Amino acid sequence: DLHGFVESKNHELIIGGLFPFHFRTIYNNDTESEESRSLKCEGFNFRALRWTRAMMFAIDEINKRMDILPRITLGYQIFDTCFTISKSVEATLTFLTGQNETHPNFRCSAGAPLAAVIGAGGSALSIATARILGLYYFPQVGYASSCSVLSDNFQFPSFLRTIPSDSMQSNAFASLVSHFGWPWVGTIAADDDYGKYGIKVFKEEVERRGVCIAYSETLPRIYNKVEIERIVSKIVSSTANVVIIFSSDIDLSPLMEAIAETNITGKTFLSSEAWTTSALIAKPKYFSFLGGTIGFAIRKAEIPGFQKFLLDIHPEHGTDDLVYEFWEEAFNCTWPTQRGAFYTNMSIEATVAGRQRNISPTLCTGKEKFSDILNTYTDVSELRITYSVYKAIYTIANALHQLDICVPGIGPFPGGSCANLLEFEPWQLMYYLRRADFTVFTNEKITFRDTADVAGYYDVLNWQWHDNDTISFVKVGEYSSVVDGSKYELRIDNNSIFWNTQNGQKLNAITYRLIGLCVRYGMIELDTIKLFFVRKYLTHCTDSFSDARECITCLSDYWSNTHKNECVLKEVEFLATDEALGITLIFLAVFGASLVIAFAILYIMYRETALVKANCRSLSFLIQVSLVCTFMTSIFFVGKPQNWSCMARQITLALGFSLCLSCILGKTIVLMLAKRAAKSKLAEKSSPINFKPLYQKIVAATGLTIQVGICTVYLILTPPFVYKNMESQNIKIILECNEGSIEFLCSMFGFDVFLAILCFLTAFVARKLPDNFNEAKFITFGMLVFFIVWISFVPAYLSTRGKFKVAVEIFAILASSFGLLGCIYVPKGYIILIKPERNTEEIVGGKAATNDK
Ligand code: TCR
Repeated sequence: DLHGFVESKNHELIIGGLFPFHFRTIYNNDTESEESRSLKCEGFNFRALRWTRAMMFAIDEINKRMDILPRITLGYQIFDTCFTISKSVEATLTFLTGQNETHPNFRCSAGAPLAAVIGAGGSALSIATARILGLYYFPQVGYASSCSVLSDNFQFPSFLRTIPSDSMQSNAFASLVSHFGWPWVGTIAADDDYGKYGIKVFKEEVERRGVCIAYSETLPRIYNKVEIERIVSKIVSSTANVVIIFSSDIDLSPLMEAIAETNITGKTFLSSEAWTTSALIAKPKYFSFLGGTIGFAIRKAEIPGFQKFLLDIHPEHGTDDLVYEFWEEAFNCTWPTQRGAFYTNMSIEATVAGRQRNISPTLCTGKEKFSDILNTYTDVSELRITYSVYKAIYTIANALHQLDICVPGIGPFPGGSCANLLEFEPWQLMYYLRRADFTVFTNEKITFRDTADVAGYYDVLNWQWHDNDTISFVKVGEYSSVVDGSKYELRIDNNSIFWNTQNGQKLNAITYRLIGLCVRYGMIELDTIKLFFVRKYLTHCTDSFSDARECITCLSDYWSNTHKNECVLKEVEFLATDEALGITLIFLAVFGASLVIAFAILYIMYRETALVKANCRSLSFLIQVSLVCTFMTSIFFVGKPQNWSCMARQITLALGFSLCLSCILGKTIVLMLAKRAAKSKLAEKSSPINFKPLYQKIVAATGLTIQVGICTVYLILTPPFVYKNMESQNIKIILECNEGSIEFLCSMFGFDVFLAILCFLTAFVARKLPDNFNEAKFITFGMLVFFIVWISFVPAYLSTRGKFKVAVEIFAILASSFGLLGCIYVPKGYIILIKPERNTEEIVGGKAATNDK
């Protein structure tokens, strides 16, 4: 009881056909308790009926023609595949056995010999049936099965087709994507051979061209709401605005239904041949997001007389079950006689399966008119697969004709023999089919080159609004072979394309920027610094982005995330002004500087007292200035390093210290000389040494000048600059200053150290000066503190990393400045403020030291 069985009468040779009259079989969940039997189908497919009618039409035409097969009439036997593999296989076995029982019993179906089979529709179905037919080397000509694997003569020895292989279409897609310069696309495949192989070839092709695949989804084979919704949200959330869908319209419609519920726009869909011109998908309600779709379609033709043939269908003329069902579906009515029982039965089963088939309460009158309805069946504007069916029939008829006109003695078979038209073996027809070489009325030449395939040609269609209520498929280009059928070229008329984007412009490739190494793997969007990756990962890669084939190193500013599947921007590290450590250090620096200023004010207030006047007032003032300077230098160390701050910090630090130390040196030299004088006074009581304040200033100025000289040369020759340190820590970029030249840096600070040593030595010599207030002693202390700080700085500096390195340096600066401040000025301040009675010339010993006049 194969449902959907169509047969012709009075014939001598039969051509078998497999067509999907229905979209699916009815799911039966208690098969165990029932005797196994053929599944019922549901969802009437008008398009497939048109294809079937094309087969009948072609056979009719051939039977009428006197130039092909004049001696016999062809017949047909057609089965419904319900778009499922099981039904197709079942039908194939019936072809082979000739019975409705599925036991192979060669080719005696329907009373007349079966010559060949055309079909089945989808590739998955053809693959299944071709495997069975291939066992017998039984000729099969596909009209819609385009999957690239079917080109394999070894696996499918008796399969030929009149539709180009999808490897051509996948290449066409890749050319299309390159043509528009889209670097970033998403793909969706139906869960069958058509979708999976189509996308596979597309991906391989496109990756060679440097295009990245944002996501790659597979439509569920059986309706699954959750899965569909997941795919929809993927499409919506992805930044890829170009979506390539390789699927038949039937598998695709649930997705389109779900997308229609969101309000996405701005995506451009690229459609594969199977849904480019499908009325199931090209519905006005989808136009808001599907408008502007660009797709490929196989060659189209206008078949003269076909429309009339299509309209010549009526339940009262035909005896086929299908015609009744067609009529009821098309006119939404119920045929009054005998059919009722059948459909009531079916609707019960449909209800069990959770799908209610609507049985219309109105009765069909038989007077319904096609002109009153819009139906896919009668629509002859896009005859593409239909034309392919037509060609398939002609291919078989031509082969039969060649077989028929064979002249015995010079035939192709052993001993020059020929085959008999009514008793040939399948391989004998196969011989002629493979060598097919004829032209159809459209002037299209049909030959199967070395493979099972015909030459490829596609129209590029663009979905546009037509009169504001229908969608029209406008041809905007074509993909076809240029010279010899091996090199293909895409020609597109860019101006006639309708883009469904906000500004009506092509999606722009410029919003994306490819980045260096990652070209094949990801890209960066200009405004969000975000990296996307296409490939999935292995985990053996450490710091690089990894991929099933190789590890890819992220660009230097990036490193891999924890899953190792994308490169993420590294964290940038520096001592920021808004973190606790930075704030504390700035606070300490400002505090130190204000202390120095306080002392300066104190000195100005008490400028006439002995203590202040003693040993060169202006030098003291300069020391205060230089200490403010060194304190403030530490501020240059905090915050994001810039080229200027890198220069400023080293220079001010070196200058500040050299000014401070050379002033101190100026003082200590006087103290030392005073000490010598005191000694020699004891010995000779003569020749007092008079070291003029001017000389002190000259010492200070010399020190400073030398340092300024070193600094200037340094800045001119190798100035410091900002440097992104990526070596020391993988996960972070450390923003630091590169000193430019270590030699210059060392000589700068070496000079400071040299001054400090001189200060220390001179002060040390003068430390026992018999004064009440012994400045030399304090300076000695100060220098000791200075040395200790900077000596311990070296190991501390070398053993820290990142921002703490800078912090250590600031600490050293602050500590040495506080040390100098503490040792030199705090004791003096103590005397000035708290013990003013000791602030007299005798006690301070101002006589011995030179007064500042
Ligand atoms: N090849 C598809 C099936 C298919 C189809 C169609 C189905 C094609 N074109 C049009 C319905 C309507 C192209 C396959 O599976 O190979």
